[in-house]
Amino acid sequence: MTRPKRTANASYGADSIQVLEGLEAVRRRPAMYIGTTGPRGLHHLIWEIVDNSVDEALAGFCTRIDVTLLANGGVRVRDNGRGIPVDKRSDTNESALTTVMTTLHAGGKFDSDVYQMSGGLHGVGISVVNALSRRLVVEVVRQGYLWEQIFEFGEPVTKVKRVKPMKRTGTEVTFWADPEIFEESTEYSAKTVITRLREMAFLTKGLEIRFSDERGEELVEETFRYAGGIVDFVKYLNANRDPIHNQVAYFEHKDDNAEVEIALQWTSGYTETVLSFANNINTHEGGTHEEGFRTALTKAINDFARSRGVLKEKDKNLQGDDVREGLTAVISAKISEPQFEGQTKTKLGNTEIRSFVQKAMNQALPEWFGKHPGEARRIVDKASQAARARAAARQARDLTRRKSLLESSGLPGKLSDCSSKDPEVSELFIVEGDSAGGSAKQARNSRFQAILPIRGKIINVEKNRLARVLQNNEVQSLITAIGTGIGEELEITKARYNKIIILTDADVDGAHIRTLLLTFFFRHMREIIEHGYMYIAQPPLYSVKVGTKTTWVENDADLDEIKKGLEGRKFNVQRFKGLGEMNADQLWETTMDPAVRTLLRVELVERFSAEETFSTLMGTDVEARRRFIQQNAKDVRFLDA
Ligand code: 0RA
Repeated sequence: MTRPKRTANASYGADSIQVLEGLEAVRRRPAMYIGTTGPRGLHHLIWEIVDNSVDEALAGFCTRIDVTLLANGGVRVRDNGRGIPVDKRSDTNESALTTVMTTLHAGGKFDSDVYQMSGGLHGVGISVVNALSRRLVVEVVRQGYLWEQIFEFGEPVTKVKRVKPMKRTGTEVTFWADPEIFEESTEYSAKTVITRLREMAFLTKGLEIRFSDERGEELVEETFRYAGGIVDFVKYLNANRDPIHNQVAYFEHKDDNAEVEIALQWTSGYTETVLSFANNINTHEGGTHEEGFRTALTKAINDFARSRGVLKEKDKNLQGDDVREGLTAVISAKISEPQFEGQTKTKLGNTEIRSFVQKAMNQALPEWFGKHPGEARRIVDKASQAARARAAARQARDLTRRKSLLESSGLPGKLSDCSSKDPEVSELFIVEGDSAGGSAKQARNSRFQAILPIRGKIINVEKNRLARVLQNNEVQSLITAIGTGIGEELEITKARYNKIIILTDADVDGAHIRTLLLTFFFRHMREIIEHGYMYIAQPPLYSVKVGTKTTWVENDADLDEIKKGLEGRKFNVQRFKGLGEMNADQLWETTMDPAVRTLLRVELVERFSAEETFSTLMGTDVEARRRFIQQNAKDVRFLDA
């Protein structure tokens, strides 16, 4: 396929030519515009288009968005908004549609010169999708007609064509991502798309978003529409938890420059789930809106606790961690000029938003407590229990520290450490059971591979307070071996290994232990996962015995291959039962040797979907867990290879 180059045309001014070079820049350095050209960047293309349709809904002109994953690999996003304007603009002599599709809106640098958008952020990002698509078809229904224009690699290959008369209004964008840009894969994950669309629907009260996946044998369809907005979001997050009050608290506040909505509900659990958004973008790293929220929350609960005598004069104030124990909250801020900071640009930086949210909460939360005194009392009682438990946890943690100091190296006795002190090359295998631990110890390359055997089941962190968790021997060994500390005090630079590899049997018990371990890391050492240090080893699934020779087979496809090759000969296939069945050499060859092994790296998908997964798997709702495990028996959802 040849790629047409758009040459500078006499009717464009110098500024415009700069803009035209802009789209080439997107193709040259796609990561600058969409973060990565891996799966995350690929999905970003969909979000860019959907965001534009959602903007149209926020402006009050669109009530429904349809997103379809097409059998031919394309994606279609249709909305019933006003439609992108199609008129020719006198200054550029070009249809506004063409301009929107081909003009890069790089943070407002170029847009004011060439094309002034009528409203807010409209159309931003569409051109980036266009630049990174091998083909894109845009259809607009507006002014009584259907209009169409087609692009390849961001360049128009047709004019804006008036196709036929048509009533109503709307925009439909269909695009096929360019495989030369997205080398790794151009295949979308239905789960990722569904999760994000559901999130968008929660954040845009009343908007109907329909999803269809036409790629498989069976059509998959889902419709998202939440009349309750983020109140429904909190209910959804708490579906498998046990709320301690029925009504979700909800506040909103608005001025000329900003708007915030907050929904919250406490559960009987110990984990805190506070999700924040700024202009519908998940602010994973928090920021000023979250800070204002937390400050006001702590103050309101302490004030209430004092006024009702739960806290006496001599008592110390409840701390933030105490009042947020078991809390599920969603904060959604809309800001005219958001500043995104932080490593992943997901931290809200606008300082004025801190006091904006704080003031709104200072007003609304005491009011809500006043109207719901029974609920407020339960919330405050829970927070003061948490404060007492925190004191106990500190004691336990001090104990852990002292204990590790007693051992000469400061490392747990069960750890067979590697000789290298360079974290970049060092690996820690967390191995299920002492006997497998013994094999792994024999098998390993002791220069860079450390072994930590874990006996029995590690404590379930969803069901136990931190104090109990820290008293657990297995947990203590893990923490001291890894070296970073835990929770808010975790220092990732102190990690003694940059690969932490879970090695469990390929059976149900193994899967359970793996989930318990992952839950522990997710709750208390999340940065280990976020830094990409967390891996899962893949021991083989089968052994095939021909005569005296045993071959280990990783998956069903390979097994079929091998069976075909053995036609006519006698052989014996066994499903691999446990690590203990292999001797040290076999364990090295199949699972530990970096040259041949397969490791799965653990990655967090959208955080609230991970929240859902962990609290379902490890929480108190047994029925929900059973359902979940049945539905996902072979699908380790929060893992990405
Ligand atoms: C520019 C101006 C207007 C709407 C849009 C763009 C627009 C863009 C997209 C992208 C997907 N769906 C969209 N819907 C609308 C305002 C149009 C007016 O003032 O009538």
